[in-house]
Amino acid sequence: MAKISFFEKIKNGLTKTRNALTKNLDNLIFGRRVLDKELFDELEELLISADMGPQFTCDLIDDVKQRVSRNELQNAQEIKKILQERMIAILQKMEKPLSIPKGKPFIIMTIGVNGSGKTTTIGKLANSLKSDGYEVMLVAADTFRAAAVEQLEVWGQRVGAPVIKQKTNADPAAVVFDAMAKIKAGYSGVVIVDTAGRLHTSVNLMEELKKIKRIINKEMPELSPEILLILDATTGQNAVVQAKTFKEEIGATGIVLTKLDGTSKGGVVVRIASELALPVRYIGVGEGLDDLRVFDSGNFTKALLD
Ligand SMILES: Nc1nc2c(ncn2[C@@H]2O[C@H](COP(=O)(O)OP(=O)(O)OP(=O)(O)O)[C@@H](O)[C@H]2O)c(=O)[nH]1
Ligand SMILES: [Mg+2]
Repeated sequence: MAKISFFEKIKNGLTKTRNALTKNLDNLIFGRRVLDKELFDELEELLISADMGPQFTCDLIDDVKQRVSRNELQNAQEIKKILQERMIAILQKMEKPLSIPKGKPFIIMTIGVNGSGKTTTIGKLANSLKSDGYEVMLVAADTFRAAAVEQLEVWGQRVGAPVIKQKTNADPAAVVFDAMAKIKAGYSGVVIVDTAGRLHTSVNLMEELKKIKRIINKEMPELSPEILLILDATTGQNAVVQAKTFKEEIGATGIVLTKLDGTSKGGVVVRIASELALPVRYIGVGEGLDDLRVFDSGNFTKALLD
């Protein structure tokens, strides 16, 4: 079977969003001669239902209206080009791939609500880092959910990465402390910390995560850890609310948007980009080992709109 390209993989993953957004947009503008209120209203509904967010939608519609009033817009087809340009402008700002040094320790701590895809993302990320020649160690700091440690161990075995662990219900910060001791003893690979998920409103979860972060900073003050917020794209607008809470409480440094393959609301990336000044490091487009992609604004926009 021919190996599908990087771009095809993203494009396939975004099929649901593309169908909801582009097909409907094409239907909306095809053969349309009058650029009137009805068209603007339908356009607004379409962008909102793809979860692009009110800010992006309003700005875009204002832009279109202004161009119409200045006679700069000849036909409805040009709206697609404007949408594309505005999406790229916003998403480009969020395109800052994670730069991981080789031969030096680097810590990635994942955070996010339960089921957002933290552990799976860790497995995929570890796989991709290993194939890029990095050493990777996983840290089972989700001691809350039964079987969480085993789940991480399965990924560790699949990708060939050791897992630092203690028993279920152990203090997660103590597991992280063990991992920091390995770094102090000379480990120089990428250390990825799996954490527990609960609701973003859980005070216990926030305290637990803060404690883990404190241990990392205290033990390894010279390293700046990547705090990777894992968000489930299928939760659309709710993902934005969660992102804000985690950003304020813990201080995320980057985002992974997972399950883009399972949603017609992939436009939420645009909303997250315009409402949270955080780089989108990776996107998840499936459950397999190979289904994590570095976020690329050009490819993403093309995969959505072409
Ligand atoms: N389709 C799809 N499924 C995904 C993706 N990422 C994760 N999943 C699935 O989402 C479910 C939850 O993923 P986990 O990695 O266990 O999520 P978690 O955040 O670690 O969950 P807790 O440990 O309970 O907090 C699993 O069934 C994964 O296979 C993705 O990009 N696409
Ligand atoms: Mg997990």
